[in-house]
Amino acid sequence: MFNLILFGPPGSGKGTQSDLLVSKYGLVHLSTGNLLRSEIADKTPLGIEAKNFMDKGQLVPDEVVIGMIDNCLELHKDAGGFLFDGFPRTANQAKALDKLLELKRTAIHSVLALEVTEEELVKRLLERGKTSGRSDDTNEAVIRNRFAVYQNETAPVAEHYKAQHKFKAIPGEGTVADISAALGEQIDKVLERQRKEQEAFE
Ligand code: B4P
Repeated sequence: MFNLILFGPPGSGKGTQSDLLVSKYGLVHLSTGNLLRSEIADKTPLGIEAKNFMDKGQLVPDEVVIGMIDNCLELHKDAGGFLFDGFPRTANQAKALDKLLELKRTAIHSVLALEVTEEELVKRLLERGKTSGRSDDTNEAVIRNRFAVYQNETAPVAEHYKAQHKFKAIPGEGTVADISAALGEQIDKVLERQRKEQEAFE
């Protein structure tokens, strides 16, 4: 199994790159942002609760997103691997994910972090807001709040994976194709290492 986390601030290209990587590596894409937006579109009680947080640029409570991920892992029992996009976003979410994967006798194998300057992020999100209809992308104050939340609550998650020697930063500015190639190069290295370890074990 191969489990990857795509990490980075709002608008760094996690969703964009995930779409390319899941087809290349045959992974199941788990985006908490997409899952929450689908609950909002269906007007479920979970979606109505989540919208209040997302519209303000705040994180949805941990127990809600952890429950969603748990359900998805159960739904895809036979998957060859997962790409976690936008999850975990807090230290509690990271600890919960370790436990959920341990129960399934697997783990996170690689965390790739897209690095993009704040000015570029604001530009991208305001641009996306013109067409996406996403209420969290149209107001610059909400976007700035999302960055503050990222710095305070999400950036420390990197330490969790650095301590496990699984974390690698990748430049997130440039063409989508070039960034995808850089991510692919790193994934191939990890897969090659996994293959050698497996061979040595057999
Ligand atoms: P998410 O849906 O995860 O999205 P995001 O961080 O806004 O964007 P992403 O990094 O995926 O950027 P994208 O590829 O789209 O989160 C939304 C909200 O959901 C959060 O604020 C929070 O409230 C809630 N939420 C989600 N997960 C949660 C969790 N685990 N816990 C609690 N709350 C949670 O790219 C952005 C734009 O840039 C696009 O328009 C794209 O076309 C453009 N772009 C991409 N790559 C580019 C490049 N190389 N050059 C130029 N433009 C590029």
